[in-house]
Amino acid sequence: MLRVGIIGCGKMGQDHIKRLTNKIQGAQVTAVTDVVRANAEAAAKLCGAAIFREERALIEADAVDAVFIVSPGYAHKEALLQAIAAGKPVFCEKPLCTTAADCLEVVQAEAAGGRHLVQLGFMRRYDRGYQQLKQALDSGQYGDPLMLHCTHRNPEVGSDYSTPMAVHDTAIHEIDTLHWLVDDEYDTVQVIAPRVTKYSHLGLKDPQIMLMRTKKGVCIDVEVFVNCKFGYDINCEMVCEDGALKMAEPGYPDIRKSAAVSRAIDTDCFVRFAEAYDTEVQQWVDGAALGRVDGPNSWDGYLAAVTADALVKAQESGKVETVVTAVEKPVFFNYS
Ligand code: NAD
Ligand code: ISE
Repeated sequence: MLRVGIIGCGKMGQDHIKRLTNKIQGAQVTAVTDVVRANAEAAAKLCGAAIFREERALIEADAVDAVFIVSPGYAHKEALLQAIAAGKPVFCEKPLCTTAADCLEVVQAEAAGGRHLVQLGFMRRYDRGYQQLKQALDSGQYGDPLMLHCTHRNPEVGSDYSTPMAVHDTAIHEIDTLHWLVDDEYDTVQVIAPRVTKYSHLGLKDPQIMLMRTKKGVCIDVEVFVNCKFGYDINCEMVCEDGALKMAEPGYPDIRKSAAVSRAIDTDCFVRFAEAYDTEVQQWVDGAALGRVDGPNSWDGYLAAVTADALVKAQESGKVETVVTAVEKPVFFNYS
């Protein structure tokens, strides 16, 4: 039984605790910590775990075999470096860190330690809809991808959500998933800022259109709209040489009533990606027990952050910015 310590017991942390406690085989949450005591207490009630006041004490505790980081992105780096130093397997929610420089420190610390320890929460790679697109593309029946049209819409966000977070908190999912989907790397990016919705606030330009061009020339547009109000709406259409493929929508019935047809849309990621979260966490638990990382790793986190840095720069400059990967992929990360 893998004994797991959770750092960060907010919305996502509690969702993962329920998953680890009620669905996942081979794991048990034995320790929790949160800078807000009430959140740690609420989490402890879900799983009967001990509450730790400090994350370092939790990471080093004998009762913790593996660490699960679900604090906000800006707090990930310190916890990651401590877990790597303690030699314990880690699951870290996205983003790995909020800047490429911080991600690189983590990548280098893990490689220097010589053990594969970090799996990153890029759960869309496990989502059935994206998997179907990938299988279709890899079949070769539709030729090469030319353009991708995507939306990442959330019903609303809090007042602490700022313009750069549209990149490293939200679009980071597309940044990772889409290059994995088309098996290509990003070359340049640009951000276009349409008229701002009346539901936004001073610190947030919402919506935004993010444009990414890959090295093979695939052009990707992602509409990020985090106060769309009507639902949690994730779409992806790939236009290829021999066909266009649109990701399947979640399976809800068409309902005819009052002279209209309607179909439900999810309202949050916890429902929309529930199966993907279950699969990624089970894979992490199974891998950790064998001393392996079989899912997205810290190098994937670094690559995503390099693109995110360029997009944040493009938000500010309004210009096309180049994606600069400062280092070659360390040999340590060449495994399958
Ligand atoms: P949240 O604000 O609801 O919860 C964060 C929690 O972390 C809070 O309880 C806060 O008190 C605590 N915290 C802050 N700093 C801490 C620290 N240094 N040590 C310990 N606890 C600390 O946020 P959330 O929505 O639960 O997001 C948490 C993480 O999960 C983020 O990395 C976010 O990007 C990720 N997330 C991923 C998905 C996904 O689809 N994969 C969805 C939601 C959130
Ligand atoms: C959140 O942190 C997530 O990761 C969700 O999947 C995303 O849709 C949302 O925009 C983020 O804030």
